Amino acid sequence: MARILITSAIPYINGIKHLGNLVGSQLPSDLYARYMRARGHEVMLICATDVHGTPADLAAGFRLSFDHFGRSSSPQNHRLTQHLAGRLADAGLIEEVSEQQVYSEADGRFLPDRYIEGTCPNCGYDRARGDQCENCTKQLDPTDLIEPRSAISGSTDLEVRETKHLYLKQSQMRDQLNTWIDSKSDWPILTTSIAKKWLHDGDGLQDRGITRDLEWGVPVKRGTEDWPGMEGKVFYVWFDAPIEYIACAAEWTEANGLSDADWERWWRTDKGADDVRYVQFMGKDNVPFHTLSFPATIMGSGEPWKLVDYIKSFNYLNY
Ligand code: B3M
Ligand code: ZN
Repeated sequence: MARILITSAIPYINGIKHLGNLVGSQLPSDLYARYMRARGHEVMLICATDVHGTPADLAAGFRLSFDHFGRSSSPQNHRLTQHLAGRLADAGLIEEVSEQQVYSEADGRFLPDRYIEGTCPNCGYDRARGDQCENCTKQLDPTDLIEPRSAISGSTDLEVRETKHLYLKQSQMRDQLNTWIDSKSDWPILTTSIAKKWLHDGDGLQDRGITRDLEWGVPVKRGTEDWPGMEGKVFYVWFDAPIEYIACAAEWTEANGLSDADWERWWRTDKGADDVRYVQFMGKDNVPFHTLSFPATIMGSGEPWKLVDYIKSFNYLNY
């Protein structure tokens, strides 16, 4: 009897409940789980909601056979996310970077590039966004826009301010990730081709900002300690969301009166997970985060977390 750990990508709470989620990750993970259970194997199928929005159980209603359905806002995920960030910092894999970002006085917040609108300097389109003009497709910086305004409030009271963010130095882990991906000769071409494109294209694997100037999310801490200069910031949703795969198993034990050993035997190779086969299901747009950034997070921690054995990805459902 084998032990099979299965996750499907965790859907955004504020996304529209759509067949793509069902067809592209949750239904196949469910079929695979049912099949493996029927074959007599011990199966753990987990999913959660990527919850930084109004809570509601997105995946409820389709009668899928999740052993547990968690949420990325759980205390377990907060703690584990902060813990892993601390481990990455200790390993020298996190850099503090000062950036210039547009601040809106009226909105009381920094605005991501796509929340700034104005007139395109290239074609004159008056609703170009700070990252790109939809009319002429030119890539833009917010400061290129003529008469920029907040896309949230319309306010033109904007200023460029300095803000500090944490970057995960993924580029330092490029060889390790490359070797790991190369060792996966049985992965579907859709998965490996996307992973390799991101590993090798252009400048290769870019270091990524893993924090945001937001209130809603996992507060930035270095383990259990405050992180000087990071007050009032949260981790980027794509940093904490995959960590919820692990935290979700911890939520499952708590909900069922079990002990830590019961989830650790699925996730910690030093606590029995070395004989687990771990399979992930997801739509193709999620592949870079599961083949590169999440593995970089858990490998970089230096701790014995279970890495995925097989990633089944899907093209978009069009109808
Ligand atoms: N919530 C994006 C999506 O729903 C994101 C997946 C997270 S998987 C850890 O496609
Ligand atoms: Zn334009």
